Amino acid sequence: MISLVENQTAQTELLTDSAKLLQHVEEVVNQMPAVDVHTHVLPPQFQSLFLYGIDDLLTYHYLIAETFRSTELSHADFWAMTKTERADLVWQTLFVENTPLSEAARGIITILTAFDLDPRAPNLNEARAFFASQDPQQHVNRVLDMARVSDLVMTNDPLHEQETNLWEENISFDKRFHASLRLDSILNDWGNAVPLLSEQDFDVSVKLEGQTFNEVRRFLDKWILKMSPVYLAVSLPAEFKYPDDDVRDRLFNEAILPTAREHGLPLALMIGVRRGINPALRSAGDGMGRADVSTVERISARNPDVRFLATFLSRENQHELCVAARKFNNLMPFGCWWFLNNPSIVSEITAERLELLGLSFVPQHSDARVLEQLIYKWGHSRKVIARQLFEMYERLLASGRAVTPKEISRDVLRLFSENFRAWTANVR
Ligand code: RAT
Ligand code: ZN
Repeated sequence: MISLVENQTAQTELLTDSAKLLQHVEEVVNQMPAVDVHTHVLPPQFQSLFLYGIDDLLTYHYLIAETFRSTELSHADFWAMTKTERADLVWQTLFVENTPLSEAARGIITILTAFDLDPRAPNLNEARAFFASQDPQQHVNRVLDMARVSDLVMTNDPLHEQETNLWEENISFDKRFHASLRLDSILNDWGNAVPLLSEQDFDVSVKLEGQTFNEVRRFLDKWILKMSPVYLAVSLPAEFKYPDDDVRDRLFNEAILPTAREHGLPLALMIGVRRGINPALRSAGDGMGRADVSTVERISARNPDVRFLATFLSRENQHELCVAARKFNNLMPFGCWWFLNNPSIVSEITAERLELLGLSFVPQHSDARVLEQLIYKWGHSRKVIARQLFEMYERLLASGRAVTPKEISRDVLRLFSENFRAWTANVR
């Protein structure tokens, strides 16, 4: 009883000493369970779509792109290799012949170290043996524990044949994995989406004639029922405009937004990607561009009854997104996406969000594709977020208001899970 009372006193003690404040913020940020609001990780029940282990880690598209900066090998020769051979090449090039300084390369080192594997190993024998010996479900539990991820959101494509076959079998899987319904093919590649929708028996036309909009809505209803997604999502090019006079705009207005509204589902907009700027790199060949943030202002203004999650890929758009979110409380900035997920940029973005939005944003998502990436992506981000939060509290202290441990826990809880849970009623 005494320790409980002491503990409660400690929780409301004013932290007026900087060193103690820093230590406390770091501890809370490190320990707080996070909801990872956007990943591409799938659970073991998704069979070969469940990516884990050293070969998947090293053949991550971020590392493939980096390998080509330091090898003479042609793209064609690389793609002719097996996954094992590609992983060996990436290891040799980026980790043996070079010092793995880039964020994606250092991430591998963080993972190997976390599992007590040799980060200077001359080859991958030890790492391969280790990952091959893991029981998949226990390994998932262990990794989520290590990353302190309580829940994660997958990316689920209702036009991906292998994935839809599994959903059609009503597979059951880990409740910590939540679906998000991805709309990229429909909204960015309608011409190719049409035959795929037809194969699923939806009567749609390239020219949007006849029952097309009703049929797209029926398709979305079907997959919402099957997947119970926590939001609908789409990645969009830098040139995305709303409103516009193209097919995408009509699909947005006549199928996607009404569906979001009717099901009470948020719509995640991920803006600024330029797909395939170097096709020879395949999935590693995407680039980025600066987008027009006034587009999300207009979409938020015209659809006040829909909640939007938004992330931009260009560093230059980040400040504008903060200002847009100040004006529209149905707009939630989230994460430091893809090329922004580097400590220097996460630092800067987190600081400007805290300064402009207080605690009303989702600071990070991992975008992990391979299970163990959760360990480094969350580990590295937590360090940077803790530092930024500490600096804000320290400034507040200098202005005359100290914070208590209880307030710090409340704030970090809000950033790491409550803001997202409030947005997506389905994540409990
Ligand atoms: O960040 C990434 O890994 C990219 O390849 C994309 O998946 C991007 O995050 C997306 O969701 O389109
Ligand atoms: Zn992604």
